[in-house]
Amino acid sequence: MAKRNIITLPDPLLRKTSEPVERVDDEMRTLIDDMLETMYEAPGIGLAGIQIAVPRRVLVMDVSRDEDARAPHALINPEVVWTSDEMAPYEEGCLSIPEYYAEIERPARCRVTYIDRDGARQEMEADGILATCVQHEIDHLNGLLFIDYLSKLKRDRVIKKFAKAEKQRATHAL
Ligand code: GNR
Ligand code: NI
Repeated sequence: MAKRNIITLPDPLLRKTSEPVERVDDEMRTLIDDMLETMYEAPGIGLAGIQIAVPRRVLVMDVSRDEDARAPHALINPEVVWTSDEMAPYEEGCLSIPEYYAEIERPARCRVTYIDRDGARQEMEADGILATCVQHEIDHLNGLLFIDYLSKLKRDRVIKKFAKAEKQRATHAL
């Protein structure tokens, strides 16, 4: 397994729509293993392919709190087929927007169809943090970020801060 580099704002790749996975082969399973290692190392509870610059519709998650009882999920070509009318707030963060957190409301529960790492069709119903996480990850596959749910004022402030930090890094790297 190999840990991969996580891209951050303002990398324009984060706004790209990821392409469906056509075949679940060993190369895809290696990608999934690398994504899980990268997510656990970060540490984070989810990771989408595009966050390691792979624009494919694949995501991994593990919302278990216990390091000794890992519960990794890998979802290929996931589709949200149902969301509850009931909404729930959650304090969200994103590995691609380091050290920024904001409360976001999303449907409290959802059902998602996907292909698993063995190539089998699956369906899951999620609630709590898993529902929040899977919606956050599927947003990444569509080029969406959690800051897109904030007011334009707040969102622009975050984008500007990261753009400025990137400019600083570029200057000092000369
Ligand atoms: O590690 C993560 N924590 C998190 C907390 C609340 C809501 C969503 C998340 S996902 C995030 C990892 C990440 O950026 N996944 O794309
Ligand atoms: Ni994220």
